[in-house]
Amino acid sequence: MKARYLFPKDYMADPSANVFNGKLYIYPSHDWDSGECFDDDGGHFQMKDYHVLSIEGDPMSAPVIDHGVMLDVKNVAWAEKQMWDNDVVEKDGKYYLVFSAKDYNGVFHLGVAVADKPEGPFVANPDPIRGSYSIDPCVFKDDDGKIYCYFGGIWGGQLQWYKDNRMLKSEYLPEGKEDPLPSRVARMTDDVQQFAEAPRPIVILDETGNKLPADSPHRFFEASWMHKYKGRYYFSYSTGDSHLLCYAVGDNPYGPFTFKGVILEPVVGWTTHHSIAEYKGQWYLFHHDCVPSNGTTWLRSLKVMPLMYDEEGNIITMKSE
Ligand code: FUB
Repeated sequence: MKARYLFPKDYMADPSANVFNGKLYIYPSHDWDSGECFDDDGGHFQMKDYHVLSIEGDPMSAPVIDHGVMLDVKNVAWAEKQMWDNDVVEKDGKYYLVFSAKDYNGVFHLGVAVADKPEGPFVANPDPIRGSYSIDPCVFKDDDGKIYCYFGGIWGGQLQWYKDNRMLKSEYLPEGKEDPLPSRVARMTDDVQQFAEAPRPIVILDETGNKLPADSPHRFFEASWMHKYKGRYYFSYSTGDSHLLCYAVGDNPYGPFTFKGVILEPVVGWTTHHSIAEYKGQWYLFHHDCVPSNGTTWLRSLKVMPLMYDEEGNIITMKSE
């Protein structure tokens, strides 16, 4: 399907789209060419700030406003570098940015920053969320007002260093028919400052009720996203080294979720990462690729295209063109 490049002026990735006060806000990572070489731990992703974009009107054609820098790593006391994916949730008129970055020991954590407006500026807490680790937070507000944080990513995202929410002495990546490393979910405290509970694993089952194995091309890798469609919970994610966006459906925010299919075929570039949002009665898939940078993995460009469901609520598989 024909997608729209949202912001050709600059390289941005990992778009988290949210509707606040009738406008669509997009919270991306901000790519740049730091000169670091490509490695399997994502050392080439040296992002140091976040911008916020907004759209009022048809996302396929309306002007995209850049509200400028909403948070810079130099204003986050605990974080040294690599401001990766983030997401924003609103509660009682305040906006909470949850973001991933590396601390001064090279360990990823999730932090919170707060603003009075969706476009910021955001003021970061001095410390990361207690007990947080890894990357790629998605903050989802359910219809009852409860807020859940989904997170995790393997390889450079460091999830293979954790088991039962504790850091291991050495990393462990499951193989073959072993259970894969799961994404995590934790409900947030009412003030959206901390986890209200220990993070739980997200279990993805196949149609026969068995867990997808570690060697499945559809297993979770990174880029968790949660949206609700017709009362059901759609957990979507990137499969990393098999380069797909997939989804699984469940009946509550914790799962288990049953694997349903592929949302997006591989894009140009190593990573694929997305968000799904409804705006003015139409669903959209926000994503990125590396076509404008001629395939340079660390210089990604934001895209959007409509997302469709069939009558059973299955998402129609797409290719981004
Ligand atoms: O942008 C850095 C990392 O690349 C993200 O955290 C991953 O999801 C991948 O898109």
